Amino acid sequence: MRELYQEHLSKVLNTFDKLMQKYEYEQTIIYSGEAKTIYLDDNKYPYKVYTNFKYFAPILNNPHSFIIYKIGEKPKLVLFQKVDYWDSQPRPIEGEWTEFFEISYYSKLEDIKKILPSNLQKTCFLGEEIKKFEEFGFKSLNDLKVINYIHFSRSFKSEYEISCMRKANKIASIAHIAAQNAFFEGKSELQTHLAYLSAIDYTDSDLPYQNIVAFDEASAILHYVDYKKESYYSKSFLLDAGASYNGYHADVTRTFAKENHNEFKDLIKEVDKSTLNIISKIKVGMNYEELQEQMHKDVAKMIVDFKLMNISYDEIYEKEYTKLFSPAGVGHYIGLQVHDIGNFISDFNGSVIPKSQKHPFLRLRRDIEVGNVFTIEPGIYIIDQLLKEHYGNKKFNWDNINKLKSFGGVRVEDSVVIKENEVENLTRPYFKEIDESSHII
Ligand SMILES: [Mn+2]
Repeated sequence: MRELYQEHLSKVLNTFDKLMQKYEYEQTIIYSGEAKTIYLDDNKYPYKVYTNFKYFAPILNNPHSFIIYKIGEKPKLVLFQKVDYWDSQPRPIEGEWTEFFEISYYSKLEDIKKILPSNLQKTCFLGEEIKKFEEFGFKSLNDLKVINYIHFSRSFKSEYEISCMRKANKIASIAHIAAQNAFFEGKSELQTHLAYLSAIDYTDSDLPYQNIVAFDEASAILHYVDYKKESYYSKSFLLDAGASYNGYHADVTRTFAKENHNEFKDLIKEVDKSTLNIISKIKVGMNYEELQEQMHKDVAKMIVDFKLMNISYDEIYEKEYTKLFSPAGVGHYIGLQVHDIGNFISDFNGSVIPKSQKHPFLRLRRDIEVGNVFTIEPGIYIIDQLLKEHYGNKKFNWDNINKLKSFGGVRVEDSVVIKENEVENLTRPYFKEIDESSHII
């Protein structure tokens, strides 16, 4: 891991060297950010490190800290360590990566100006809290050209980043098993969520995104997080839940059904096949939107096979009836952010790719390139709000739609990395075992 990290850091530093030369800077200072205070309160929201700060190193829990990088020099890390008896003291910084930084500490926030270099005329500042740095004399605060350059670079992952995401997927798999067991034991949505956290010693704020733990009809609510506390007999379970390693995320969805619901289990199998089918179509150079089309083709076939409509495959696909059953994007970049940045810029200059007219919810518009990591998450759902304007329309098989409605929907989501001659599935190796031993396949 040390060699991989070293290679990653030199890629990051090389990116900054190039962008600083291009935009005439000598130095970049990145601020880690700070926990925000709730309005008119003295409680704080959980602290989340600024993403471009953790791009350098897995420093995830050190608010008020700085990375100072001058072209060609060893990067400096200035960590804030408050000395007081109110809060627990920051843990000592450790890890193989620390040898690649010159590390120092400061303990008083009023000293910030003193601990930063005095001449900042050729320095670019990056970070969320620009107000307090306005008077410091930086050449720029959050220069958009610089940010675009970094964000474009971030869409090409290093081997280190990929290995972190493999680990995140592995951690998520352990928690998924625990949650799956809780569901089959008849636990409530909330208890199932708690089983997920407990299996990997997570608190809610450790999660990369709030778990979607949805039983039955709730599975059709795409971002459902309103966990019911009572236990009852539930037939189906959609779990969209991740984990993190060194600041890199996993985003995994699986759907399950209890015994005797064979038709719904068959639908889960079809969506699972669709995930693998879409992945099998990936080619370097194609636009990601082609995969969105493939999802709609697969969903059109499911609508025919499960008799949700009374019309032909061609009509379902061409008239876009699939959008009523599968209204979301087929996936997104993933990395330091769950929905990683850079989906809509096509080069280092930040040229913007407009949103798809046909698929406005699609988050990723780029051509597929080596080094990209993204999710593939086809789904099929019964969503009243989308179907209601068609009530009574004979093209739809309302009996079958209503039967399926009580199960909500199905989504199966993996992450993949694009390599020279291969598409590696980062999720499946850890989940294969689950699928084989589970109640569904
Ligand atoms: Mn996702």
